[in-house]
Amino acid sequence: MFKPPSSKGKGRAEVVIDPDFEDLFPVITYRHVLSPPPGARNPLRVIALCDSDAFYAACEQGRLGIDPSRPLVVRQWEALIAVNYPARKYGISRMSKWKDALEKCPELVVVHVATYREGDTEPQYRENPDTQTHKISLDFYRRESMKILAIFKECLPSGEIEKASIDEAFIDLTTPVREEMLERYPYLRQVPEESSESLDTPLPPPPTPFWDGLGNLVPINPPPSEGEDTQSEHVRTLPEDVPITWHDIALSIGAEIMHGLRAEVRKQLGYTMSAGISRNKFLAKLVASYKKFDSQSILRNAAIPNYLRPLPFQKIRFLGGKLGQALVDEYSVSTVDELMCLRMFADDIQRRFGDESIWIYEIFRGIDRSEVKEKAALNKSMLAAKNLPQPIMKTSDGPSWLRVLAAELVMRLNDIREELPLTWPKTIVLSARKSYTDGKRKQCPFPFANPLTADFVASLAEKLWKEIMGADDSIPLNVRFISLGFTGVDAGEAGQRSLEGFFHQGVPPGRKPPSNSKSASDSKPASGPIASNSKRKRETIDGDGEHDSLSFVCSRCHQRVSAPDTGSLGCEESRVAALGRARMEHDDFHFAQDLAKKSAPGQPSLRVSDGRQQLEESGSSRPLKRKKGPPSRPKEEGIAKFFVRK
Ligand code: DCP
Ligand code: CA
Repeated sequence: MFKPPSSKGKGRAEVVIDPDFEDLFPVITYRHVLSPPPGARNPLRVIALCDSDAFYAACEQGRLGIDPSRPLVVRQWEALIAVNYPARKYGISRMSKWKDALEKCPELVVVHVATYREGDTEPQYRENPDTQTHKISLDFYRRESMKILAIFKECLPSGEIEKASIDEAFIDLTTPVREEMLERYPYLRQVPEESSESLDTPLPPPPTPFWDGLGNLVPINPPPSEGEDTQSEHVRTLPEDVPITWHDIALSIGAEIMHGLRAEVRKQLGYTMSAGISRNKFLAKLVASYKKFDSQSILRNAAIPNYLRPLPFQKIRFLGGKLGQALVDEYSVSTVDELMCLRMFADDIQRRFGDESIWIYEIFRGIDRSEVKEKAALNKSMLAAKNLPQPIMKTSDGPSWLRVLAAELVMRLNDIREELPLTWPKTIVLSARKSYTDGKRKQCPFPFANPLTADFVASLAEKLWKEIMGADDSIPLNVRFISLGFTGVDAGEAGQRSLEGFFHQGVPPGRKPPSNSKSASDSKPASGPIASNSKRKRETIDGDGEHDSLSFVCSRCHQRVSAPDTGSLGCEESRVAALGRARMEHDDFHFAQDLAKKSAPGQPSLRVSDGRQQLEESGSSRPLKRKKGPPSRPKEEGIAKFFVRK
């Protein structure tokens, strides 16, 4: 239960709500506001997740100059992939078929995504493209997405920004918020002279935060859900006058910044966005969908317990798969609260699912220390791929598809070269498969060519095609998936090297000799649930324009991960879903491993108390302890068995 902060001592213990949610109410000191740089454990941390509303539909609306109040959907073959909010009022969703949608709303604007067909050097908009001969292109949406990110970066030079998907970005607002706090409350710049505790002195009582017009503030005691008379039994009613904390002030400043940022995007590009603002990535993402469409939602620490407790835990992304189901099966419960109430849960879950499964406990307590990390501007690989509704049966039928894929790759590479003119790939790779398991792949160095044309790329692809398939047209091939890609795409030295190879012999004076230098995109992938989610989306979007492949190479462990055979090869949606699930589960596998590593001896670790596990707060300077016994290595018998490894 809440008590007002004490004026004596450290003024800490009294503010604790409930041992389970201790981490939400730390003492905030001058160190937290003054010591640079603020890390993931800083209690003034403010993270936002910004998500564009009905993104592809909004892009098309803008491109066509259509009034945003008109219902509009974006179509990919027979399916809808984006539905704007006016169309949603007619009961149209992404699950609808476009013809059914038109029946529900005859004035619906239906836009098919742009496609390539053989001979196109640029994707074209067509009313009714044929999947037998065309390939979709998402380049327009990628470009619009980059424009949004550029505005974020320009407006927020001191904020860390991580592209999370084609229309989502995490923003770490902690630094700009702290800067603004010091401007507004200059008395925070200096520890009071009379204080003997220097930087570890608790901050004075905070002012009243200003929330008006800043978005939807998630209530501390949520009202009953729609259609229910009474409050969920999982909510523990808390006093409404919970003490204000400096983190509330930080959140309100963060909300002001996000309000301005969203307004700037709307002004410059016309896109509306929804945002979630909270103490970490997991919660920012969760609360971003609290109330959608052109709005933002703020989750104060005090509101977290009652926000999380009634939540069906399978709604949490990394508990949506086999692990979530295993928890349901094991404990016959469905909400976060029910799991947390199981007295032996912490020990039991570790015994059954491995030590590392304790990360679930952290998440349930509102803890997620994964960082917002800017992604490298350049992906090291690029892929254009196509599921072939009509398999390629003979060798001579391959090149027409190769030309379509080559045109897309060239356009994307040229797009990048407009910004980074020295960008060049090292290798071109062709892959052709009959099924998930039966495939062939061939690659060769990608020489420099000026100008870079689709014909040039297609000629190399054809050479690889012949090497894979031979020249005998009488042998039936039955190729159902085909992809053409560049690897080792490098904006710097590798690109220069290719150019130098073309223009000069040898290394120019003052320049490093050709090396296997790491490109910017070699940076270690971010860990954590949301980060891994982000990576998955990025791979899907940038790696495989049509989600065409049924396996992918994980950029972390370099293993090829295949989707399980769904037995429905003919159905594109099943394939996409199967691959999506495989990616998600594989990412979750890494996430579980990361958490296991995080819990390694010497790292912030776990403390056993009352049969429950709690994360030690470094700020509390208590010694870190770990469960007795040898450190367990991540092993598939534990939590990892719920994730796809290979
Ligand atoms: N997308 C897609 N296929 C899917 C899901 C999404 O091609 N199965 C594309 C179209 C979406 C874009 O990605 O416009 C962003 O996906 P979101 O899930 O964020 O959905 P929207 O932005 O369309 O709607 P919302 O306003 O609910 O975020
Ligand atoms: Ca969106």
